[in-house]
Amino acid sequence: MANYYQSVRRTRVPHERRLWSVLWTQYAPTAFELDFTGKSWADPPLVGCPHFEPKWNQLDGAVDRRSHHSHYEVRDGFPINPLGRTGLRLRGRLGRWGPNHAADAIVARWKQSEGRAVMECDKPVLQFVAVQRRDCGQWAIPGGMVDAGETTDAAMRREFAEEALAGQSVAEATRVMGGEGREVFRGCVADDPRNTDNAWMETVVKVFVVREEEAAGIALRAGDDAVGVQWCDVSDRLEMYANHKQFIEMTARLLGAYF
Ligand code: RP5
Ligand code: MG
Ligand code: MG
Repeated sequence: MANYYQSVRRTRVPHERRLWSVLWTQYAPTAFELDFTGKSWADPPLVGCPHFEPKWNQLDGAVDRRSHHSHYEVRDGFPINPLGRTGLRLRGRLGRWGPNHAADAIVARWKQSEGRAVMECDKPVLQFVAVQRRDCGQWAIPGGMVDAGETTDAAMRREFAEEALAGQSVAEATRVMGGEGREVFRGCVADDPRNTDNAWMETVVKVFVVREEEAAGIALRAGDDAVGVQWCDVSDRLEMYANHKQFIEMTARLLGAYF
């Protein structure tokens, strides 16, 4: 499972050549994309589809082609990853050209033992619900793609219901998560292994802190894209998918938790 995303060989991009502002005339990224024929959630190919005229950097009907990060460039008809070269051109495994929007929900509780807060280095320990991804086996924050026309908040609740509360409703996820949550991050997922020069992951991460009495009643069960689910202690020892450990660290700082 660990090699799932490594089956396509990318052109190596030395760190100092990552930014587009660094001239690299010989740059020849590998061209790769899956065949998305018949996938209603994916864009058509950019070449050979004269009727496909995406409105870059805009809300394009129900599809949000705006970036949380910045206004992105479009060169020769292809949107350009604002974070720089990736060694792969076209869409790779991502269905949308340009930003592919996701939403991640950190459902957290303060760790307790015999009714008292558990402390490390004078800071309270936070726990959060983590899922194990089916595709690569790595642990991650529950989350997924925002469907066309769906709001980020709705996607966050739907994905939490699907991945961490298998068989339960979005209404149950909404109940579990409580209020509106607090935003932790909004922008590109720089280390998502699917990113290419022309398609990249972006996300909005929110944290929902639930009270111990409610947390104890949450029936966690992995489903859909997840094969495992558990409460995890927040700490620097975590190993997680893409930039998710950084999102957890940001959450710890925001809430004053141990990391
Ligand atoms: C990551 O990919 C996002 O942070 C989000 O967790 C995830 C969305 O993709 P899937 O889980 O649907 O594969 O970049
Ligand atoms: Mg999912
Ligand atoms: Mg997911």
